[in-house]
Amino acid sequence: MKKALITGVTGQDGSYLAEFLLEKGYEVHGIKRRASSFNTQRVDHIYQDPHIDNAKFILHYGDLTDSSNLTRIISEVRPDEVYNLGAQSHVAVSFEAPEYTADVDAMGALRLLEAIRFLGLEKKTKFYQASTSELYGLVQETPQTETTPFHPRSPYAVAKMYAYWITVNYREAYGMYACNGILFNHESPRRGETFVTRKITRGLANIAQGLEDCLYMGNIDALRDWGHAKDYVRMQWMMLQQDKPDDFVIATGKQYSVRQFIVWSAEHLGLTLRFEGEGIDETASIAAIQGNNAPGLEVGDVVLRIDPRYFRPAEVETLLGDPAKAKRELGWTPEISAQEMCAEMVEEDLKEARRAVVIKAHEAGQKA
Ligand code: NDP
Ligand code: GDR
Repeated sequence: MKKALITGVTGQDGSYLAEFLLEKGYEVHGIKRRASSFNTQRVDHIYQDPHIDNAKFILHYGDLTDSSNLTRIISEVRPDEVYNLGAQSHVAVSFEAPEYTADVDAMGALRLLEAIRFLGLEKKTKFYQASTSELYGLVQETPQTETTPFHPRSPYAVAKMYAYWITVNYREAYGMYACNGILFNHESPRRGETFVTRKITRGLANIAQGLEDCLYMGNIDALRDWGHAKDYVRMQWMMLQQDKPDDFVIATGKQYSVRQFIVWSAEHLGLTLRFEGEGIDETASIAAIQGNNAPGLEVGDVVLRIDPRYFRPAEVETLLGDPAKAKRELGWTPEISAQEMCAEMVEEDLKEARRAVVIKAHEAGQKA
């Protein structure tokens, strides 16, 4: 039975990858951070009691900033595959906490690679690094491929650039099976609430249920190539099953604006939005309801405003990936379109909002 170790197992991708590998018959080990409250919501449904014999899903406390911890876990587990998905993964937050982001996202990858080498596992343990389309930043060519030059635009992207190259370096220097998946944005109902897609689907679902009045957004004209996380974790595993290690772009090859994603979400909820003014106007209201079936909303109500606090000191305006190499060499194609994914996310957030409405009504009843 193969053993895998996943850093970032409590995150969006980590949870889907753990499910995927368990279905493939792996023994899956995950590293979770110590927190003052539970942080395992995304993997609770696959949790196994560690007291039972032959548990196949095992969580270890750890942190990418702690090399002795990582070395101990790798030495105990002796994994066949390590998936380094752990990261301070929010681009805007990386401007607020640049040093921490570098420690986790850049040095974290080095600590893992060095632990594998130090323990003499460099010929046994395959390594996957969660690289990113943010490396392209200020894009030099469109669409972006494995050979497009990098120009990172945030402390997050600069840290990830170090992780990219140290992965290549350990492959070249020590013959390690180490790969970079250069993944473009991928989303799901498990996406963190502060990333743009989830912020939109959750915010508009809450507005449609009368729980919130207005959604505050940044640059809604940014263009992204959005896929579904489920499709992308399959590819992470496929990359480690080849004869030779290599780096791959994972993308859909289709691009949409944040504005378009807002429109899809609104349409799915039966809200019609009217955008007022072209481009970005930092003070004007951007969207208003024209006709709707949402409780508490009047025609003309402003439901979306632009708030400068969500603009970044340096923005990545446009990303579009070319997944031809992944298709050609690994036979991978994404199965879920951005619009289908948006509908799934809205549906899940609507269920959540309806639950919140029921709880609110119940609490109000108790008080009365
Ligand atoms: P998430 O933000 O959902 O998950 C990040 C995970 O990393 C969480 O489990 C988090 O733990 C963990 N983590 C954060 N800091 C540390 C630390 N110091 N030590 C150990 N673990 C830590 O990210 P995604 O699942 O969306 O992304 C997975 C990886 O892929 C990340 O590296 C991201 O940068 C990269 N990536 C993501 C893309 C995307 O569109 N989703 C695209 C390209 C790359 P906790 O739950 O406790 O916060
Ligand atoms: P990104 O994702 O920065 O591409 O990084 P995010 O969803 O945060 O932003 C996408 C685009 O939307 C614009 N935007 C907003 N973004 C957020 N978060 N909140 C807003 O209110 C808002 N308004 C507009 C952003 O400016 C940006 O242009 C994600 C992360 O998962 C990274 O870890 C990963 O490496 C890359 O995708 C690929």
